[in-house]
Amino acid sequence: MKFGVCGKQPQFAAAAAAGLDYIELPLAKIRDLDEGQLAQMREELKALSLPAECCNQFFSGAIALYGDEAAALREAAETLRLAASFGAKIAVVGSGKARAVPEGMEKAEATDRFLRLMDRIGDMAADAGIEIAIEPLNYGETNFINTVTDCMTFCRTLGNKNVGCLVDFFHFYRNGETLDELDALRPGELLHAHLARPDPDRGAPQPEDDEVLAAWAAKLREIGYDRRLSLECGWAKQFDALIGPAVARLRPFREGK
Ligand code: LER
Ligand code: MN
Repeated sequence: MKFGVCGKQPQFAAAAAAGLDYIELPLAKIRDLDEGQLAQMREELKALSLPAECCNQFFSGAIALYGDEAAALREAAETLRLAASFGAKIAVVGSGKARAVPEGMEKAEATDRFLRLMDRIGDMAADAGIEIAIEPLNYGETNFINTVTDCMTFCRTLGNKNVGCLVDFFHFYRNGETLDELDALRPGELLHAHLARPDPDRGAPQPEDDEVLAAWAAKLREIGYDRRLSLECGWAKQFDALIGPAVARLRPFREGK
């Protein structure tokens, strides 16, 4: 398994020093940078040998996914170009606000529209050599695709081989999902994973979390997941000090291989 962290400048150097394999960049936050700033970011990542293999925050806050599909597809094409320019292999579609079922719309209609959109985006991403991981988000962040089971159902209905599921263990914990729900994942359906400690503070894992992390790691091993795991935590402005110890706590995910 490869290990990374969701982060941006000025976190790159500390992430590389902590021995991480990659960085997961927030597309919505970097999309407004100018070409010079983006080039400088690519240079820094290259110098640190820290590839931006993954990206998240796919849609901007401004986009109306169920209002103007053509605009959403134009934005997605630009976003995929940006992700590809960093060499991304995975783009995460969380964007809980953008994809939420709008008030006054039936869930079935939003599902239909999101299926159509994700089918097109999945194909566009395949052309760019990027896989799309749809992220279940806890009930406080969206009203649509909240659990891994929801995500599996959505992806199976979609049937686009370039689109799959993500498990973010913070949302998983927040929703009260249980590890046996991951047993239903078929080989290849789980494309990516995020992790924070199982606590409302969504902080970096602490010694008291070791037992829970060991159980998560054992389940991922059992279902044959061996792709990537990104730390996605609140760092309380202490990223440089906390990232090394956080990476050390991922030991159970490295063991048993
Ligand atoms: C994104 O990966 C995520 O987990 C969300 O909670 C961010 O809003
Ligand atoms: Mn996440």
